[in-house]
Amino acid sequence: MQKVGRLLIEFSSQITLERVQRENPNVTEGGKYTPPDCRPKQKVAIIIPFRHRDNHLKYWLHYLHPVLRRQKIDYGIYIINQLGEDTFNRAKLLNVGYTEAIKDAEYNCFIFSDVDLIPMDDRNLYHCYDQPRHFAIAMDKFGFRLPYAGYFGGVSGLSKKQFLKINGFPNEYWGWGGEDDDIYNRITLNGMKVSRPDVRIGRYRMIKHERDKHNEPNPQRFSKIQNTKNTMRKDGISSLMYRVVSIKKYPLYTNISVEIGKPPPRPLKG
Ligand code: UD2
Ligand code: MN
Repeated sequence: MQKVGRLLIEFSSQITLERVQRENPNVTEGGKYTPPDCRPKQKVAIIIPFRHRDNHLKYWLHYLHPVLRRQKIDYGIYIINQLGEDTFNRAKLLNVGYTEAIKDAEYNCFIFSDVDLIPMDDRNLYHCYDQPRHFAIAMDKFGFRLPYAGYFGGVSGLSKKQFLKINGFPNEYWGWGGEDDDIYNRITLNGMKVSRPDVRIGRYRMIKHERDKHNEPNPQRFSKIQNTKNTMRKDGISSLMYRVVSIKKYPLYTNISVEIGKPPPRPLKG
């Protein structure tokens, strides 16, 4: 199978997992794939932070499995599902995904993707690069442009070495926003710089959605991103605590359901 370039992405047809499974017969249990006709140097874990987005996940699997197979990526898909209804914590879930994926297989590249982001061009290769990679640079919701120079949200990828150099991601961003900017700061403060695809290739569609419950904008995000330099050594993969409740290997993905706690109580004023 050859890459095809620009793809037609739409979210109106009903997708079933049975159909996605039928159309991707070489994907093995847990959502894994190894190209039969080459030996890729990289082994890629794709990590998706998740809660109550089953409909988005169907589309994501429907579009991404064929793209990744055409790209001849050796990969596994990990859905990191936050249990309970406490405040969502995207970056902490991504740290959990890294930690659990390396227990499962010898991955050396980690791609972190929102569940609602679909690439519109299969030349946007889902592997790791010499510098931390930002893939989702031209999203429909931002008029197919970077919203600001230091933007690192949506879909990003780091090699194991790059990830460990920045002590992973922050665990202390509860709720929406800021965690992607903190990760960007970690990268530049550690002497790396972000690599990006051509703007004609790094195009994405985001499935339209309302803000989820229990993922309200984090009011502390503006002050926290001023402080990455002081927090990154203590808050990260080195301080990660969580409890795995179940690991289920489905035909198209591995689901890891976790308890990650809740934000610390806000100190009383005065
Ligand atoms: C933007 C960024 C995202 C992140 C977020 C701020 C884009 C396209 N993405 O996303 O990378 O920086 O802002 O935190 O600009 N999720 C669930 N269930 C929930 C809540 C979130 O599964 O209840 C997951 C899901 O994978 C989702 C992701 O977290 O795609 C980001 O949350 P969002 O889609 O609500 O936020 P959005 O689109 O503003
Ligand atoms: Mn979204």
